[in-house]
Amino acid sequence: MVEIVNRGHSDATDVTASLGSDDPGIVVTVGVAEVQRVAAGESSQAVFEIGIGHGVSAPYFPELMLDLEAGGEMAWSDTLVVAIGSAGFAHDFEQGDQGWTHGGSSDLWNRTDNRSHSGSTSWYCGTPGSWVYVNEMDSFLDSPPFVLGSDMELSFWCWYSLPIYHEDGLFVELLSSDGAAIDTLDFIGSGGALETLGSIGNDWLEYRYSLEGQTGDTVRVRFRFSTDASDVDEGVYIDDAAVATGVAPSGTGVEEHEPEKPRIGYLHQNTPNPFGLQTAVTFSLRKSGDVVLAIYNIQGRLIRTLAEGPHSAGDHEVTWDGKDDLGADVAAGMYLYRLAIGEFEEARKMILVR
Ligand SMILES: [Ca+2]
Ligand SMILES: [Ca+2]
Repeated sequence: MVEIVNRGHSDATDVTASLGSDDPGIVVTVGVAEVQRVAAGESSQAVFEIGIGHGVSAPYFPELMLDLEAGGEMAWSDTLVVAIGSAGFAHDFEQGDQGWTHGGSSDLWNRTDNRSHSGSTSWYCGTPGSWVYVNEMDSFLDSPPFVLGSDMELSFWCWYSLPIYHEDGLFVELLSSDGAAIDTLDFIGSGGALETLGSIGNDWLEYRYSLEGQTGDTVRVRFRFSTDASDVDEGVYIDDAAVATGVAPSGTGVEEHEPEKPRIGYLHQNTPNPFGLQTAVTFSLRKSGDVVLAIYNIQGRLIRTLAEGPHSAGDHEVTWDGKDDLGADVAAGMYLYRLAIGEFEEARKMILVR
């Protein structure tokens, strides 16, 4: 289907759209669409059908020529590129590797039935039996290649148990087909920024990211587990990974999610972190509003309210001196700080050392 938009100042009548291709892998079965009238500023849809020849292996990006005539005169001509091939996947890791590959230094990625989100199996980066990983790993688990469409979303479930300190964790990356990094989507791990309040490890959590890039590019998702020189733990498990066009796949255990609340604020990672005497927390507001910025311990108990009440649009910085609302020093450890603006809320974690 091609959407025809009339950007001119007068109505177009007797519009004929013709689609053709010189590509030997393409057969245009319905190549002409007629639209009686497209009013100025309006759009209409032309529907074509193309067939893919045998022997065409995906992914494949044939060129098609589109000609538009209005009132018997040639109005516009262009080429279209059609992306043919796997435009995503939904894998529960129950049956075989499903095209996923792994490697890198100290590669311990394996499919395991030790923990799972769906069924009985997930991917795990660690040693089966002892259920720990090792120091100084940098090993990856790559998805099968897929063709990037518009509005695509990556989702997966992750279980992890990692030391609070240092730099162990999982990078979520998008790679081009030749292995070059396109984007780092997240770091899930020690000292990192976790946006879910109340669940720090030891639970299956769902992660979702929109995939940016050139539509039609062939890409892969890479889970890269990287560890530093000391302190190990059980590590990370991945299950129910899917790439789809804004729709949750069915039958993989991935639940429908609520539409995202509009992002009217942003909570930045505190600096410094970890911190000893005091740390600064910055948040940004798109428009003025009533905010509550508060510190909680990892059991979810309110420790200190840092900001409350109306704030103007823009950036705001507050500092926390490691004391509770009664002015007493709190114990060293991990704390959560949460920004709430009406329905919107965002949380991150911080680490206090004494
Ligand atoms: Ca599974
Ligand atoms: Ca470590």
